[in-house]
Order: sequence, then structure tokens, then C-alpha cells
Amino acid sequence: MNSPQAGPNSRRAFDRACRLMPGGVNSPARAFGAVGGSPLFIERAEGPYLFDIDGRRYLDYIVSWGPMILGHAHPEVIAAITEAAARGTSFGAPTERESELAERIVAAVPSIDKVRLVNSGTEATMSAIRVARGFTGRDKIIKFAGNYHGHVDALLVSAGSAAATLGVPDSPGVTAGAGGDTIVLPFNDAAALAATFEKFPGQIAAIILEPVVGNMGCVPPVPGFLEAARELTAADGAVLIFDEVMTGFRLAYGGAQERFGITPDMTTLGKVVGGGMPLGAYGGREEIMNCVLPAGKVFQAGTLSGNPVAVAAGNATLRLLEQDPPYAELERLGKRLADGLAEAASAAGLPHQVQQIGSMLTLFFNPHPVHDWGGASKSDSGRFGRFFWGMIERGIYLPCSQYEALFFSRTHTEAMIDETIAAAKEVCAAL
Ligand code: KE4
Repeated sequence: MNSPQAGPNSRRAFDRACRLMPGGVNSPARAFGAVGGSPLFIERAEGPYLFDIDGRRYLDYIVSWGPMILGHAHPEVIAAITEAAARGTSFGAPTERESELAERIVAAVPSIDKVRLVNSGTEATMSAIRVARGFTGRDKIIKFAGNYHGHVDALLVSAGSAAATLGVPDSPGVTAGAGGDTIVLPFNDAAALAATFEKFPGQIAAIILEPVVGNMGCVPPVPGFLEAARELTAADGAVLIFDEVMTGFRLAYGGAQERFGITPDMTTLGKVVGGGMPLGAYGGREEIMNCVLPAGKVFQAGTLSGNPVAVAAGNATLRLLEQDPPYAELERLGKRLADGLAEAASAAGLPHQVQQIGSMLTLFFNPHPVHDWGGASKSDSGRFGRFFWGMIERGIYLPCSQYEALFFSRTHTEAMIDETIAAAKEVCAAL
């Protein structure tokens, strides 16, 4: 039996792209490097579906790696984008729409008194650690193995996501100087965290973490870990940064910090907050954010920051989420999917863990619960690759790596979840 693969048009398109762009993609996570074969080229998307250029339809569990919580091409988001674009796409001057989005973010996210809009999650985390260093006058940053915070030099050290997948966590080009003040600890290890603060008293500018990790697969915090991070940073005067680029407006309208009841000092946002357009944000306590130029002296700027079209998509998305919160239904369907995938793997006698919170979930082919990168990296990623392609063959488009979380939108129905479970049962049985 031929192993499943992308259609002929996608393969031709990929050959062309590889002559023009490194690896044929504009972001390595899309390259299918971890699952083999070549990527599907997408023609269009609508609701829960992607349509590739070979005319095949897929139920989408990447949803653009998180942003499309309302489903693809939501009519009210498209209308907002179209209406904003018709009035001009960029002014390089302030607009009231930016204040409207800032008001929504401040109202939603417990830790944010003031916010700065930027163009990506990477810009948000890069800026947040610079502000934390400027605010504290300290240099060292703590991050956790398997956590990915975008391609910031100082944070591309034992990163998760594509870096972990492609086995280049410490990327060439990241200098010793750039990474030298970054301490990498095991996620969920409160003892290691406490020992580090004892070793470097008064020297840690910030901890940055994914409160629920998506970038080594879905790894929730163990009880007490977030509380330890909160207590240790408060006691030492370090800044606690929750990187909620993935979890923000997804796990709750106020993000993981609302769900877990832990308020950091700063929060970074991306993905959902831009409704699928290039938009990120960072914010936090007023005294910290008032360090940012021109209110303070920490430099950060951007030609397209707060772009009117991106802001229109963000405002429409947050308005719809606030008016009619999808979170209870996303939790119900997330649990249904998690139970179904676990049943499928059990029935096939496959060692597995399913780790789910809200509409984030990972099926690890791993005999042990996954609490950190050391555990995640022992997963059978080869088996995951075969699972991935078996699901593609049945019209189900999962994240193309064992080390990514799947997401779904409010347009995914119970029937579609059950269709996914049925497909997984067939595929697992053949693994
Ligand atoms: P962007 O620069 O890609 O907008 O955001 C970087 C980022 C920061 N923080 C977290 C927690 C993130 O998950 C991300 C980006 N996530 C990856 C997928 N896990 C984006 C996909 C890609 O790189 O193409």
C-alpha cells in the first residue's frame, strides 16, 4: 500500500517553493519535517475546514496554530477586516481602534493594567524580557526546557515547538552573549526553581513560562508549580511573565491566569488576540509598563504595531468571544476528544498519554505522563508520524509534530469530534 502523501498539486507547489524559500516554507513548523513527506498547500478555509489545492477537504486541528478559535473566515471578522482596509491599511499614527482593543485586553487579562500592541508573539516576548530587565536592572532570565516563546535570541535555548521538533533547540547564530544570561530549568520543577533563586539572589530579572505548555505537546502545570513561580518571584523582586500567546483568550477569556487564579506581573499575547492577522501584545502592572518609551526609557517600536486592519480583526474576535463565550463547550468537546483518542490507543494496545485542557490537547505515544521536556522527548515520534498521515488520509489535519498541541474552534461540532475519534480508532488499529 502506498504510504499516504500530499496530492500532486501540493507536491508540485512544494518543489517550486523550495527553489524560492528556505525549506519551501515561511515557518519551519509547517514543513512536515517531523512527520515526513511534503506539506499540503492550502487553497482556502471555512469554519472548521481547510481545502487544499488538490481539492481535498480536511477537518482542521491546527487552526493556524491557535488563532482561529472562531473558525476560519468568520463573516463578522472578515467584514471588520474589509471595512477597516477600505479606510486605509496603515497610517503610522494613533487610532481610537487601538485604544478599543487595549481596553478589551485590559478588561480581560487580570495582570494587564497597560498594554503595548506589536506584530507577533515573538515581538511580544522579546519586548517583555527587555522591559523586565529594564525595570529590575537585572540581567538573568529563567525559562523552561520545552517552552517556546518565539525566535528571540535570548529565548532560543532549549526551545520547544519547531526547534525541539527539528532537534536544533540551541540554534546556530545565537551567540554566547545573547543566550548567556538565560537559565534553562525543567518545567514543573519547583525545587530547581527555588534552588536557582537561592543561587542567584537579587539577580533574576524575570521568569518567562507557558502557564500551560503547548510547545512540547500539551503539558499542564502540576499542582503548586505556578504558585511556586509566583511566590519566588514576588519574594525576590523578579518579574513573573506568563507567555499566553497560545493560552490567551483560548483557555478562558482571561487566559490561563484566570483559569488557574494566578496573576503574573506581565503577560504576552498573540494568535487569538489578532484573530488571524499579524498582532501580538505585551502588558502588565502599570509601574512596569510605564518604563516603556516614550513613557519611560526602555526602547521598543514598530512601523505596523497596532495596525488598523489587524486591530479590526482583533476587536471583532474579542467582541464575539466576550459576547458569547465558547469556553464551556470547548471544554466539553475537548474532554470528549481526549477520552475518545485514549480509547482508540488503548484498544490498539498502544502506550499513550492524552493530556488535555480546554481546546488544547496532545496524544503522546508515551507510556508515562508527560510533565517536562525530558518526558516529552521520550515519545515515539515515528509512531506519531504514521498516525498523522493515517489521519490525513481520513481527512483529519492534526498538528504535524508530536511536540505540538492540537486546537479546535467553536465551529467544530460533537459530530466532527466523533468522526475524528472513529478515524483515530481505525488508524491506531493499523499502527
Ligand atoms: P509568533 O512569533 O509565532 O507569533 O509567536 C511565537 C510564540 C510565542 N509564545 C508561544 C507560547 C508560542 O506558542 C508561539 C508560537 N507558537 C508556534 C507553534 N507552537 C507558532 C507556529 C510557527 O512557528 O509557525
